[in-house]
Amino acid sequence: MEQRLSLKITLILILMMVIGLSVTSCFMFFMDWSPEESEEYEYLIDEDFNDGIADNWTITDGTWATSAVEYILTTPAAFSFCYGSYYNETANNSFTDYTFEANITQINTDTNENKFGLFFRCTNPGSIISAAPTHSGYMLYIRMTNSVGGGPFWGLQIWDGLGGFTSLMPETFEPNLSDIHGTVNKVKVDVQGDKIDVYFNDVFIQTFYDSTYTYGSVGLFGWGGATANDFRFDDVRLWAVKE
Ligand SMILES: [Ca+2]
Ligand SMILES: [Ca+2]
Repeated sequence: MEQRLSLKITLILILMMVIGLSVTSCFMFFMDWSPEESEEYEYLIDEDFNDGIADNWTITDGTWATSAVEYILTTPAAFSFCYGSYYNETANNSFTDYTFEANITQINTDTNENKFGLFFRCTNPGSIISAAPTHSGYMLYIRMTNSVGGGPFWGLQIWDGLGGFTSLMPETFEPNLSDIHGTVNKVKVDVQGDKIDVYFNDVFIQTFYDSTYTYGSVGLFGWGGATANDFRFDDVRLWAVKE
C-alpha cells in the first residue's frame, strides 16, 4: 500500500511539473521579450522626428530636411556619391556595444544606384564623397534593385577612412526586405564585441565576426543615382545595456 501511495504522489508531482512547465512556456510565448522593453537597457537615441527637429544630428553631405513626420534626404542625380548625417558626431562616437535600428524608405523609383541605410561604429564620421574622404566605420545598406535587375538586395561594408572599402557581405538578394518603393523597411544591427547581427523587418538574417571597429557613432545615409533620390528615415533608435 505504501509503495502504491508513494507512486501516486510521484505521479501527481510529475503531472504538476508538466502543467507548470506548459503554463510557463505559454506565458513566455505571449510575452514581449524584446530588449527595448527591459529595464536592463537604456535608449541613447530615440528619435521619431515628429517634433520637426532632428535633435543632435550633424549633416555631413547632402540635403536633409525634417518634416513633422520623418527625416528626408534628397540626393542629386550624382551617380556613386554618398550623403550622410551622423548622430552628434563629435560627442557620441564612443558608443561601443549597442543595438541600432531605423525605418527607412525610398520614395522615388530610380532603379539603379540607390543604396541607403545605417552607418555604425564610425570612428571618424565624415564625408566619403569628398576629394579627401575621411569616413571610417561599417555601412549596412539595402537597395530596391540594381543595374542588373531583381532585388531587393543588401550588403555590409567596412570603410577604411581613405575612401576604400571591403565587403563583409557582398550585395545579396534578401526576400525579407520589401522592394516596393514607398514601403518601409526596418533595418536593425546589433553589435556586441566583435559580433555583428543583422535583422530586416524583425527577422534575424545573419551574424558576422569582425573587429576592425569596436566602437563609434552611428549615422544615416543614401546614395545619389542616375536620377535624384528621395529617402525617408524614421523611428531611429539606439539602445545599450545600462552601465
Ligand atoms: Ca515619425
Ligand atoms: Ca526630434
